Amino acid sequence: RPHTAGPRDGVPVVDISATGPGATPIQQVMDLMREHGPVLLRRLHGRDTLFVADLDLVTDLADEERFAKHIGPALENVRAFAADGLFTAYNDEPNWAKAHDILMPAFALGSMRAYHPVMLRVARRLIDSWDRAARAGRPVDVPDDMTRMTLDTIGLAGFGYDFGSFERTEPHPFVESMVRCLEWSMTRLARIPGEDHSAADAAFRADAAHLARVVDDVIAARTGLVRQETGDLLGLMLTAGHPADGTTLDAANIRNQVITFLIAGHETTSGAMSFALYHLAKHPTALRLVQREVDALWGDTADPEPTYEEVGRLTYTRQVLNEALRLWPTAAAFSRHALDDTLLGGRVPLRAGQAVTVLTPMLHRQPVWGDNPELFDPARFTPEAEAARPVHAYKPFGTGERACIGRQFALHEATMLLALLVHRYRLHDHTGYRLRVKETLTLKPDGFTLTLTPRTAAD
Ligand code: MNH
Repeated sequence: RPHTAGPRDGVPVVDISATGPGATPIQQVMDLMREHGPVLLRRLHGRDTLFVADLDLVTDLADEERFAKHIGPALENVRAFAADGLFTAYNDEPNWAKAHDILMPAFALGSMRAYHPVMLRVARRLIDSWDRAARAGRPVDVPDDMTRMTLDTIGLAGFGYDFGSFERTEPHPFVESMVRCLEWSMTRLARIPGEDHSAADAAFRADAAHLARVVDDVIAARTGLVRQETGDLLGLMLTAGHPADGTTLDAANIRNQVITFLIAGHETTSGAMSFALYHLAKHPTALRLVQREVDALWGDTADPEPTYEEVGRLTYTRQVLNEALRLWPTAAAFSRHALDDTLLGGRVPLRAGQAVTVLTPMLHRQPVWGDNPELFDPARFTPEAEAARPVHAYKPFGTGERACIGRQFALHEATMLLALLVHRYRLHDHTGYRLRVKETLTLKPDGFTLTLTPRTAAD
């Protein structure tokens, strides 16, 4: 049991050294906050982390004049394989602004139109695979299949590279290496000083080397004989000049960007769709409303061809995703540091450079969300409800200029897929699944399977 070491500056100090953070460090801090409140200092072997979830403190942290993204210990570990890629670059590392400016056009709303056909093509691969499972009465592993779908989508849409994940019975080796690298980044935080971890570190280096080899493959497939200058992410990375000075990204940075986008571009979206399907399987009323929305668009067309514009009209389906990301934001924490000495929220003293970690799942359960924040309720995301809520109450994509660049990409992909699945299948919670959230730096519902039957006109 963690012990409380008496408050510092009015903030409870909780020492978890006796147990360590365990396999689910995010959920451990969630529990600590349920006990001690939404601001606490977690102490582990003398290392302190200040966690916050209070709306007024998060609102203050969103002030870009006084705070900036912090690369904390977890992201320092990710830097061991993603280095100065966009996600893990330091704010003042010149390659951050350079890559940001060069790659931004690939994420403008208009670019989503270009990705749409590829997203649909990969959605069809998932549907073919689920059709076969439905005919055989075989359950589908939801997070594994969502990962197949999102990896193939970012591979094809961003890089013109086909991971062919649905032709494999096991996850693509890239995914297996990536998951182990993310796990290493997370479990390394729990190490007790003086322990020997050379075996784990050697295994990590082998996995990181494997990621680098896949990336070299992805780049070689493009640069091999004729360099095709397509307008996708890889095309921008390889050929686009910076809008101001015309310089291009260097070879080392391109590798880091490809690793970064292959990981950031699929892992969290996969979890988000998995949680959304979990909630739909448990909430027949919400499921009915999604069915009503997709039936209004596509009726009993056997194989609808959603257009780009139709995805924009799937407003309730989008609300379901937003609500899934409220309860389980799949990138569950982000860190900020103070640019100068300051009082956070007028009450917590911070020195210049001092870090604060926002625990998003608890921000999303604060009183601003009403008196039953654990309840899954997509009506929280009607335009009226959103307009009535403070903007910083909802942060699944982080904040400020270092917020998620792929948000529109993720939401377009996920909304279209969810809609197609609900239109086509009845979802059967054949195991009476009880939610277990697995943490590998990101969150996923562990061991979540469904069985499927085709929907008929009657249901
Ligand atoms: Mn994404 C940054 C969450 C999908 C690429 N992403 C972030 C951050 C969060 C986040 C939170 C900010 C982290 C921090 O402050 O330290 N991202 C998500 C979630 C989804 C997601 C919850 C899906 C749902 N992200 C995507 C997709 C892509 C992507 C899809 C790419 C195609 N995200 C990024 C990149 C960054 C980022 C790149 C770093 C941006 C920067 O710092 O400039």
